Amino acid sequence: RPRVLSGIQPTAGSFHLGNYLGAVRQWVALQETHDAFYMLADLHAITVTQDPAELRANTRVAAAQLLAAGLDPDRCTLFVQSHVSEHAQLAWVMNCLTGFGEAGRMTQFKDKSAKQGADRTSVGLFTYPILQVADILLYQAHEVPVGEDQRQHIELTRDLAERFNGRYGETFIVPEAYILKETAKIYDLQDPTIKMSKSASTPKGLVNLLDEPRATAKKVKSAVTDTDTVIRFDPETKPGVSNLLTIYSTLTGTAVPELEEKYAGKGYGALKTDLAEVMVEFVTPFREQTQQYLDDPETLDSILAKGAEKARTVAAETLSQAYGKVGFLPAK
Ligand code: AQP
Repeated sequence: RPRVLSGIQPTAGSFHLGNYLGAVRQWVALQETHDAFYMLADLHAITVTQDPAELRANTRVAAAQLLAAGLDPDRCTLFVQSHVSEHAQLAWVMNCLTGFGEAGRMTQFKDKSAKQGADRTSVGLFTYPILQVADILLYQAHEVPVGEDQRQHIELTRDLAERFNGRYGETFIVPEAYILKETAKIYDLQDPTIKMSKSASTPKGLVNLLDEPRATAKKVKSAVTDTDTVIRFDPETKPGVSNLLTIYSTLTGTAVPELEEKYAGKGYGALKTDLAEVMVEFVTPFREQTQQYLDDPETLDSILAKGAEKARTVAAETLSQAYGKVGFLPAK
């Protein structure tokens, strides 16, 4: 079976709809066909300041949401990044292989550091993509299921894998990004020209899966569309309507042209009312199941402990090969 690796930060408490449609939904499907490794990226989370108690609690909330979304610990390996020390260890090697200018060209870093200001930006945020390189290469992943915003980081991963292999001999699989065109980028409901994001979206533009379902329905109903009245998929001229159609289509498994037909001659109000209903039907059981997993933290922790054990076996093997290639004297 080909292997996949992906991760999500356990920071916000709730995942948002972009996280789910852009990434987590694909993770659930891929566990059937791939040897799948999914991690809660807590090392990545501390690149910006976190409250320790909240981070700990949110890591369980994130794990519970992944299980509620359909990850099955018997079909995939679900683990916490900090439980596998090899991530930080391989990241150091990768740091030493990366050019300073090369790291400085990462657009996500440029955007985030520009917003925060240089003095409040950690070196960890700068090297974040390189830790991500280590995350992926440790598992010899063939594919990395992510949203469009991660494409540049996967390119860096490929470059560094090739550089390492070229310099020290064949060691790492050079992975491919796995990005589904339809859901690569879910947009903010209030500003459909920017991606839905926990840091850039306003509360009205961001759909958090664990929010009160009625609040979510309200957000969908007040989503920004356009002054036209036709329900047509056209991201260039109708980004708001197109975003709603993408969400609707993915959650119900109905093709977009079918939806266009269904709503021919109807107004935006009808589309929004129905999509609000679809959203409520999706988030209601999702919230309940998440809560059920959270009510039993011992089971949750034991799933994560087993996942870490499986992950460590693979990661330790890769790290030991990489250390050997670099020229580190093996510890006796
Ligand atoms: N709007 C989105 N559309 C499609 N995919 C998305 N992802 C995030 N936003 C969208 C994908 O979700 C996965 C987890 O990403 P993350 O751990 O970076 O999650 P996050 O930090 O909660 O994502 P945000 O909201 O994008 O964070 P900020 O605001 O900090 O930048 C990834 O595969 C990502 O592509």
